[in-house]
Amino acid sequence: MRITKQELGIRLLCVVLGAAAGAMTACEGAGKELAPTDIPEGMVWIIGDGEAQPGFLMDATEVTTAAFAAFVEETDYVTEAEDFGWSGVFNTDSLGWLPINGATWKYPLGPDSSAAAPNHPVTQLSLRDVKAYAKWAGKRLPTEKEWVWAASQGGVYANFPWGEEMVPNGKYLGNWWQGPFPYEDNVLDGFPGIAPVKSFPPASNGLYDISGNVWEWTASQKPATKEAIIKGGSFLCSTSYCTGFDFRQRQLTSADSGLNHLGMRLVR
Ligand SMILES: [Ca+2]
Repeated sequence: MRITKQELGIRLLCVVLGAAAGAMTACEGAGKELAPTDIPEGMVWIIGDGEAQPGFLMDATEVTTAAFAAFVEETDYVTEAEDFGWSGVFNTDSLGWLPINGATWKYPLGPDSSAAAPNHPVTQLSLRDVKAYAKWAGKRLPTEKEWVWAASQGGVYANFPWGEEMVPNGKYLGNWWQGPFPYEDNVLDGFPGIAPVKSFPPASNGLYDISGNVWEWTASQKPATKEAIIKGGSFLCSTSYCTGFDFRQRQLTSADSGLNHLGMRLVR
């Protein structure tokens, strides 16, 4: 189901006003759900359609290294990549994915490269790892349907969270790969690899980097193969390859995949 831009405006107003007494009539009259008055810090309210899609809370940003470090500090959790002793890293010299010994969420490119910055999206986590973090945080992974609902601003847009144009007015609104992948990244968006969260403006519903930067695990899987569905694309996506930052796209991956361009964003 798609809604009009006018309806989107009403929905966003309902989110801003919350359940304030004066907003009740307008929001209920629009047939939309009211936002809760106690939206947790770091989350945004994704308003539903008042019918098949209930509203839900979603992380405004991809989960950061700092947030995951707090989880590990408290629980002594060991990730699957740490158990295996290696994880997948994209190598621009060999133009492909390599198993790198010692690549973990702390050192996503391997122990000989820089440590992950606290404000970067956390990566190199398996489905087991992200579910463990989600349980600790009192959240859960979004379904693919919820994820698309949020990315499309409630079905308003068909391709990108900010509108119908990939690069409106020549301005890049997400982190991906410009140029022929994997040979040449022209870095027109300013980031040759992963970017800190909130490096680009938020979408109208308050979500940052829902398209681009890192792929995001979902709770959904392809029924026939049980492969996990990931959404949103990454800094490695280009129009010459996967165009994953177009939210219609999806990729499939095995549940134990740790990769340096795959992270998470949770809902409640
Ligand atoms: Ca980029």
